Amino acid sequence: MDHALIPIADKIDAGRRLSLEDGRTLFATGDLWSLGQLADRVRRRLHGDVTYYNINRHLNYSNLCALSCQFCSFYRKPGQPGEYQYSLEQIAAEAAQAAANGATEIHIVGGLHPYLPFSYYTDMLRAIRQSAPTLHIKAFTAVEIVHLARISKRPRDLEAVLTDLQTAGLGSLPGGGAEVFDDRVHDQAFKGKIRSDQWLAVHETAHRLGLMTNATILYGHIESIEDRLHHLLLLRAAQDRALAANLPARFQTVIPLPFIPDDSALGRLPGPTGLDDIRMLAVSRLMLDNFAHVKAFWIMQTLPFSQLSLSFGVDDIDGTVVWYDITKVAGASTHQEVGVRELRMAIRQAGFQPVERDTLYRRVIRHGPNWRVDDPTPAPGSEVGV
Ligand code: V47
Repeated sequence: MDHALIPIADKIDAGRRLSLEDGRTLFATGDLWSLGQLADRVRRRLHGDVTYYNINRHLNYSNLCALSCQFCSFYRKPGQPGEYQYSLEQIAAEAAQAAANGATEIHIVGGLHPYLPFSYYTDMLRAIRQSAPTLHIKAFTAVEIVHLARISKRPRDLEAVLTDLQTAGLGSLPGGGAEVFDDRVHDQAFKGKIRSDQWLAVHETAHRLGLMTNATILYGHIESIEDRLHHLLLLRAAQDRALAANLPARFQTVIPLPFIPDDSALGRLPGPTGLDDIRMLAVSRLMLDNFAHVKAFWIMQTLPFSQLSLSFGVDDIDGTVVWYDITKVAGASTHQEVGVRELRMAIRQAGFQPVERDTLYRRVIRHGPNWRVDDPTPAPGSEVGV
């Protein structure tokens, strides 16, 4: 083992928190195998040989967006070729079909639509509630929530907006839109988007209302290693606050997202290497000691890579997905689906035990498309505790 990692290994064995300096060492080491072993030690302490997956359906309701983020090749402006928008009827039908096929979750994200009214979003949730009552609705990144606060003329009242959405059927918030919590990177790559303080405020408000949320970091573009560490430490501090205040909800999982250049304005950049990807997942597992889960999103990392990542700190793979428009695995269309058999086999081949979960990480007992959760009321925070 790289000698610089030995004091860090001691801390991990003693269950002590890693510092910013430790994080720098983890990013600097050339000993990727030992780094992976350390992350695996933590992952096994928390989850043994279990790897979670879920049967879900992603739905990107529109690619029209008021923003022009440099890393994004998904957005379109009104009148541009390729713009699209789902009607509420289409969304309700997609949800019903997903539920009939056994999905437990629908994950909904879109651009910041320039003219849809707030009622479109609450009606969307109600329509899904009606057409697919068993589906958990995980929807709208913090960026969309702030946009909805603005269009509902309550720009500062995040609580009122989230309460309206929750009443209409929202079950939890996905982790998107965080990008990198740094003002320089923000101004260069996603100017106009909310900054870290607002992103964190949305999630804290959601936690206070009992809505579980996720977190992401979009890495491998113009950010520095220091920026990545700063981002992880801000997430860790936010989770500390949620846990210390005994809020009814918290962050469940972190999903490190590798930048996919495609034909974005940053398309000249190469994107992260596989080595960077595996390091990022392992470091996330080690630094975010108060996050229960680290998830690989195979759509961005590929399924074979996600298999490997299970030995580098990852305990969760999203998911069956079905359709995804924001990024595409090389050469794919927006139909990007992996079957349950394939997903379970990939997990088994890697030496882990596949366990289907619902959005709240409860075990699913399944008979074909019919399912129920094993224990509907797990103790709050029971899965946290590195
Ligand atoms: O917010 C956009 C990112 C996010 C690119 O919470 C890109 O369970 C890479 O957040 N290259 C949406 N990333 C995806 C997301 C997510 C995915 C899976 C599960 C969960 C969860 C959340 O994708 C966006 C943005 O940060 N993104 N463009 C790109 N070119």
